[in-house]
Amino acid sequence: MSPKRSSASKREFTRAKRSIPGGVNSPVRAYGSVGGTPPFIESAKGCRIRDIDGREYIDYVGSWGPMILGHAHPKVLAAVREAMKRGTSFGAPTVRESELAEAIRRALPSVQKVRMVSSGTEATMSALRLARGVTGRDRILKFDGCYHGHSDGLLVGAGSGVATLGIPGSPGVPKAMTDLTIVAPFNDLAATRQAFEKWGRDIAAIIVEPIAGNMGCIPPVPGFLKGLRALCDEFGALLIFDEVMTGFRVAPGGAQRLYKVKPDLTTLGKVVGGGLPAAAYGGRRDLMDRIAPAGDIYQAGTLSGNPLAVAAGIETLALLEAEGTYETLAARAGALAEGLAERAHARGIPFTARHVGGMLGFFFHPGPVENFAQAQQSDAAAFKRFFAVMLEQGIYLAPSAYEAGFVSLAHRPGDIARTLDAAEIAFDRVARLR
Ligand code: KE4
Repeated sequence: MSPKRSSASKREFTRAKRSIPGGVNSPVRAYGSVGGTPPFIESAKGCRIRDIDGREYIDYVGSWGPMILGHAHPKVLAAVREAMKRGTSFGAPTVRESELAEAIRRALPSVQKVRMVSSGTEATMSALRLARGVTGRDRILKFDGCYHGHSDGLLVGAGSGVATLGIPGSPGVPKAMTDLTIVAPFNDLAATRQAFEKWGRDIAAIIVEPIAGNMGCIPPVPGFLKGLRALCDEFGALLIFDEVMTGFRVAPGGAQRLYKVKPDLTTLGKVVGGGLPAAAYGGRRDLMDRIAPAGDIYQAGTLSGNPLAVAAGIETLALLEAEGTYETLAARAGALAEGLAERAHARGIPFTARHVGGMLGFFFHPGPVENFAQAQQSDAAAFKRFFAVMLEQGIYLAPSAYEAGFVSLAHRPGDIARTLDAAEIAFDRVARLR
């Protein structure tokens, strides 16, 4: 059963498909895995989002993470409005870019220098070029189910076997690129060690989501991240934490602060731009000083450090410094995750929910879910039914079983309670499926 969609969104979706591939500017927005028509959004405020028929939803997508303060926060809007008065883009250095860089450095001590870019994809692509340039090595290692944007070497599927050479995850990705990408199961230190024993001195870097947020929400098992740090040190590879999603989401200093593991490079995005196009990569000074024009490794961008995005980012990070921010986010995400699990289990539905800071995920799976293979065993039909009934009741979840959910400081206990009431009905409908 796919979510019934308003005629206005249906009409606009048909129109959009005439000009835009799949009618959307990013694939997951098209509701491919849940069916039906995606609501076309008119506006959003706080924790609520409104579609073009005026239907309102409690939003747990939050633009895939950036809207941690809630939508249209007055102080962020004011900061952007103020910046706009002075122009929208200069392609030249500005004082505020240093302010944002300094704010990032204060929050993440491992980031001694940082370069702004415009998307998470750019951030991870650039961090990997830096790692390859510094080490003189060509191979990289990533984990199955982790997503780091759509640059060629990272759009790889796992081959068969434990730690394998990647296989192209999309037509157009040259095999020559994916041959340089080793894929290991997330949370599997033994398999990662095996890969290093086989390709060790050729591996420039490990890139990892320290908390996997692109296959639901899967935290690292105890010792996993520290083990990756040790492996990189043993074999002379760099450790890159892709904190595009977890940075400023799970703790002021991201997952690296939560788990006390220091990466060599970190990538950031989403929250750091406060909802405008901004991302970043940064890390050890000796590494970052190899980036042009300080060094010889090239990376550039017309809109990097854009004044409007920088204004939104500075204001967002400043507001997140308020006392109790991350306790509040964790309390909201925890109440939701635990409330969902309680209601599913009360109906005998296999269900596992995880939450870290202000992000959460759930699986229609008895658990544990510690890697992509286990995540893929989840009941897709149950998710689809749950999603549809929640959307009908005004709860806007990520339209994929393999995405994380996000709460904001604008979600109140009453919003969580309303969501759990809707979940009672949705789980009843799932139970009838079984
Ligand atoms: P962007 O290029 O989409 O800004 O960032 C890529 C990226 C890099 N690293 C991590 C950990 C990410 O989660 C992402 C992007 N996340 C997806 C959702 N899980 C963005 C949504 C979309 O693709 O439309």
